[in-house]
Amino acid sequence: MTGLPTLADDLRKAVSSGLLTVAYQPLFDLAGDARPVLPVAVEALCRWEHEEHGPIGPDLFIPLAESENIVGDIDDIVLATAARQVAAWQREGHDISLSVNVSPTHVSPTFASVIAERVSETGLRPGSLVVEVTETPSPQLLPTVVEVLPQLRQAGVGVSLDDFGGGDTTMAMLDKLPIDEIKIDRSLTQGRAAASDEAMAGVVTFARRYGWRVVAEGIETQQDLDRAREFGCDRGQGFLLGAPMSAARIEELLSAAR
Ligand code: G
Ligand code: MN
Repeated sequence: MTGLPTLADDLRKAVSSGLLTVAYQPLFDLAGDARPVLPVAVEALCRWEHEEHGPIGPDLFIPLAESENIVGDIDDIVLATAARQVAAWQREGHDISLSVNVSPTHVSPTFASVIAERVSETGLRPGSLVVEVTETPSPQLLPTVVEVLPQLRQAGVGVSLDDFGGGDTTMAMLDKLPIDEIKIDRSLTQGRAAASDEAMAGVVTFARRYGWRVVAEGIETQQDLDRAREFGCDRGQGFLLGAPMSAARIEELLSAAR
């Protein structure tokens, strides 16, 4: 029986024939009062332009890749592509680092050594890679993920907890996590309720206690930016500051600020 190709078939084909691309969303240091212009880091984000259906969002194809067991391949393509790109910028003299997302479902015991190998292969400056792990959809990080975090850090790779505050997380879960950075979910960054103020203040207090860098995600308005600064977030990311863009556009930002 030869049925119509499913979306999963198309995704598998896109992965194997190199049709996935990488977009880069800039992150900025929030020190000072001006609108930040020079990115200090980029987050690599996978993009899929379907031949018939056009762009398909990662919120759709990443869960599909997870259930098809190919998310590891996707994470690896994104890491290899982005690491090569950022290494090239570093060689040109730009002080920029890279964040990549990993799917908790593909973290194996050899994960840290695979990542470290990629760093050395691509010539990325040691210490300039951050791996983002997310607590969603499960309210707790998987034990397999928590186990590799110290190994990553030992290999000189930073660890960031992504989308914090977007799920069912309790502050207690943060206690003594072996991480370097926490990214505050846009639902908190954009929060206007008293409860989200409390949550923001709580996260920053925790982060200060443990020496973690704090990134406010989803900064879309001047109000979000002011608020992130008021609460003492170190870095910001979001459409107001810069949407995910091509490598060429990032290059323009880097050279304009020279
Ligand atoms: O889960 P994570 O934070 O890694 O997701 C990044 C996603 O969030 C990307 O797909 C990106 O396009 C999207 N994104 C980035 N900045 C903003 C923003 O300011 N607002 C909204 N709604 N989405 C954003
Ligand atoms: Mn992320």
